[in-house]
Amino acid sequence: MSAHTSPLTHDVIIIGAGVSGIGAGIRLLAAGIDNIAILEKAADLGGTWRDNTYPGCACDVPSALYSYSFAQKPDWTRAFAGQAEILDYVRGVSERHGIGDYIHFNQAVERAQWREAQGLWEVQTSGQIYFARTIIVCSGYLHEPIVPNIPGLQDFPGKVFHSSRWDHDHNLTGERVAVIGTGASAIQFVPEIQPVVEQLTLFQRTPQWILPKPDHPIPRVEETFFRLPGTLKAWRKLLYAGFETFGVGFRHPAMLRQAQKLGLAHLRFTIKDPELRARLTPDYTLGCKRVLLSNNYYPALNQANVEVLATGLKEVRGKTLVGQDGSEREVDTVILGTGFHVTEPPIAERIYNNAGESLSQLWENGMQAYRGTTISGLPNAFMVLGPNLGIGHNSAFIVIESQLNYIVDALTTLRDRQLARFDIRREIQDRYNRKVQKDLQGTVWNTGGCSSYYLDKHGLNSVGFPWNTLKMQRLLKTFDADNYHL
Ligand code: N01
Repeated sequence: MSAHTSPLTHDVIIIGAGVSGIGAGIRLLAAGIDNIAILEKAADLGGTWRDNTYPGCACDVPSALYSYSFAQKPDWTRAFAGQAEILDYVRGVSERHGIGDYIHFNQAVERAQWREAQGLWEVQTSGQIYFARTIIVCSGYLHEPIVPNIPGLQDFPGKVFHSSRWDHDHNLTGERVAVIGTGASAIQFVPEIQPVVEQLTLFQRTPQWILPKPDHPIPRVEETFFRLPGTLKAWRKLLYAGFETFGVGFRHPAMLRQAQKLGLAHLRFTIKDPELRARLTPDYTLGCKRVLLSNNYYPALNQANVEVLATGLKEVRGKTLVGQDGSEREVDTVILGTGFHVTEPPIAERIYNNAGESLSQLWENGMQAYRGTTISGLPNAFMVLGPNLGIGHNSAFIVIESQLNYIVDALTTLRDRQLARFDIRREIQDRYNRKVQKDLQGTVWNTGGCSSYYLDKHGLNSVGFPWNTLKMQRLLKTFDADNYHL
């Protein structure tokens, strides 16, 4: 306690200044809730788009859809924007709304605990204690990197880094490099590093479904068109409808066969070596893992300095990497494209109820929330991008903005009714989750025959949203006060 300066008290504390946290700040200010603080662990905003700077990092959702509905941008340079342009966009929106004034940088939350007696959250960072009537957890769900616990990896004598912590000071030119994992991140950086490294070895545990990416620079004429009143909004709706239609397939996997045919044709067209093609051919239903888009990943694998080992990594002996199948390769650098802690998010270890139980403990049988947003036993708390709000291939902005509608409606309702406390009723949360799990049964995530970050260690799908995004918007449109203890 003594190390902390005197407490600061706010109406709302937002944890994280990424896309969700900045959006939350903007929406709260617009609703007249301005005694807020956004606690950001880093020295800069932007969340995932600040952290992921690996070569080739870009969005696999079209820019017009991957943006706030209230801050459309007519002059994206590409149909699918790159990391730097997205980060610039997020910064620009934050600046235009004066959000910077509310962000407290270098404030990593160490512990947030509900104090029933005071009716407040006590939020501790390394140097400060804050109190707030409400917290909004906006820490992102693809955030904390997984560093696999592989024997010998810690003693590897060369460089090891995770894709989301790219070491730009390390020069890969002329090196022998191993990439562990072949997910959305790896397929973006592999084509970028392939031309400069001497040898590139991919440890591929599971092949991915990869469709062509309809990406292209946006010509000036198109930009002019997007500046016409209403055009950008119509285009966004069209893209939304397209993705929504594709999303029907996640709930009715038989419909994904056509997309699988496209994936196989893409593979046949670009990979001529039948052995390599066999190694790259998925044996599960498309959509079971996130569908990937790329035009340059397969061509990179055709190059003479690239080798794909169809195996995970078993152990590391000195500079030698040993695959599960016994194959051995000596390398200079290891890049981990091994993804993120999704179903056991580390933030859950730092959030406590009044009795001192952590959210991780409350979630020991799997993550659960009501409408992905509130959690029984944690009064006056919201979580953005919470459990079972994963919609497959669509824009996270749609989810975030749906939740912000609910959160702002909740806070303004409570303000208008002069209520200080809300807690979702346990039975309502349980009933909601029984329905979620029932309706997830037939989805591609549950039946597609793969392992993925949708499923937790108990086999529970605590990530996927079983319905369409129109239903999500409906569920989160207004705060249903009757379902809460107030
Ligand atoms: O991570 P992943 P990612 N030994 O979890 C493998 C978003 N994103 O960072 O499939 C060997 O997809 C693992 O193998 P397997 C997007 O939502 C968005 O690539 O489990 N391999 C897999 O191949 C995405 O879904 C954009 O058998 C190991 C890989 O590592 C999410 O971020 C761009 C292993 C992990 O793949 C995560 O993508 C990039 C081990 N011990 C990312 N452990 C956009 O464009 C794991 N693997 C918006």
